[in-house]
Amino acid sequence: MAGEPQADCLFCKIVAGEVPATVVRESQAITAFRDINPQAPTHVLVIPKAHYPDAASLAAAEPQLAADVLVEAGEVAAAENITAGAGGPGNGYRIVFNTGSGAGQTVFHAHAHVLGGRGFNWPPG
Ligand code: IU
Repeated sequence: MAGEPQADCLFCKIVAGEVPATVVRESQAITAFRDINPQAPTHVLVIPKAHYPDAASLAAAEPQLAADVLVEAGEVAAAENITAGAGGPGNGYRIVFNTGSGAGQTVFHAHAHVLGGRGFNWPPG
């Protein structure tokens, strides 16, 4: 059923406490933890606890939860002092939803990357 935990999903295992992660924020429906292979001084993943394979399927099935993930991403950025005007080295941050393997998605449980603490280029690699 949509949203149900998947036995072979790494992030479902993190939600269940079966795989360790450094959790920075947690609510009833969402958890945020540090990426194990950080690509910036701040690199936090914000995920719905419910399993959806990517951001688009999450938004289609549970638009309020998708919005809550975005709100949480902003709160992570504020807590990490990476927002524009916070005075940090990056002067802003990036929220990324890799969607599909060609776009770099490797874990098929919806997640927002919150990246900051340095400058970023455009277009992305
Ligand atoms: P992607 O957008 O699906 O590529 O992002 C998956 C991320 O999950 C990636 O940045 C990994 O470093 C990260 N990750 C993690 O934080 N903990 C883990 O145990 C594993 C992957 I495996």
